[in-house]
Amino acid sequence: MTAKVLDGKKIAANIRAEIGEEVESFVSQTGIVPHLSAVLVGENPASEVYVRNKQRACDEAGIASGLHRLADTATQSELLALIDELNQDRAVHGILVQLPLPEQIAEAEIQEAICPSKDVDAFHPENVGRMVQGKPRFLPCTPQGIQQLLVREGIEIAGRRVVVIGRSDIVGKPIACMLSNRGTGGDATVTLCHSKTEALDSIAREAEILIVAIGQPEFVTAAMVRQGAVVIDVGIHRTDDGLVGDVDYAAVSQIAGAITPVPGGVGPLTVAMLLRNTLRAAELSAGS
Ligand code: L34
Repeated sequence: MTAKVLDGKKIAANIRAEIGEEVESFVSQTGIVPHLSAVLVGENPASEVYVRNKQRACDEAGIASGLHRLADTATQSELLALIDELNQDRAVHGILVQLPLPEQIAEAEIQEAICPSKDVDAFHPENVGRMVQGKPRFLPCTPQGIQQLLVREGIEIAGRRVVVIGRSDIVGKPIACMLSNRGTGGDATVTLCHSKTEALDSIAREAEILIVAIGQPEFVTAAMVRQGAVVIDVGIHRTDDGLVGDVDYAAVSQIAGAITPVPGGVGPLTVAMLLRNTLRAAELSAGS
């Protein structure tokens, strides 16, 4: 059996079209154009691609966007000064500082400096706390994209066995939390695995939904996947053979019931959810 390919690009296009309509009605009701400010530090080639995709998507949805570039030698205080300026700017609704940052920058301090009501990545501790408590202001983009993909594909989440591989603050931890929270898109039984997990293969094989965000090319082999499982591959690596994910796609797609491709899987959904959060930030600032 060959797995169904979960077409993230298509679902993202649908979501973006929906958001475009919502933006149009927001603009006509308030006269306010939602505005995202992206910050790029240095010249990471992957970040360049992702931020370009985000800006293009904003443009198509009627969201204004600005790009602020700092050199890869930028200091902590230079970046903090830029964030302060964007925090003060009433025309800016969303602020996104693309990761990874150069090593001289202390990421956590940057994330805490962004005004929580403009924090469209939902990395600020206040927004993380709200998400954990099940009363989110914004949901982080990649986990929100994964949850939307599952919901829109009609994949049952409630009561099912989910295994997440990878415990990052940007994907693993928040998706584990969101899928185990109460309510729509949640109520799953979630196991969070990581580099210190013992017997990872056998735990992974218990998953009805396996979410992989470990950051190692083709880490998940067919032997780690239960027959018929839904496999969500969050990884994206540039290799000589092109882009590959954290999952050995060729082998695993023979075992899984459904699988996300790389590219065209989770990545486009991450971009779509940023638009959702930026519109939400503009709505919050307009008091609606
Ligand atoms: N602050 N930093 C911040 N927020 C984020 O949400 C991100 N992330 C991750 C990296 N750093 C971040 C992204 O934007 C990953 N990520 C991201 C965004 C877009 C895409 C992939 C990852 C994407 O557009 N992927 C396309 C292919 C792009 C290509 O050709 O490389 C895809 O089809 O997967």
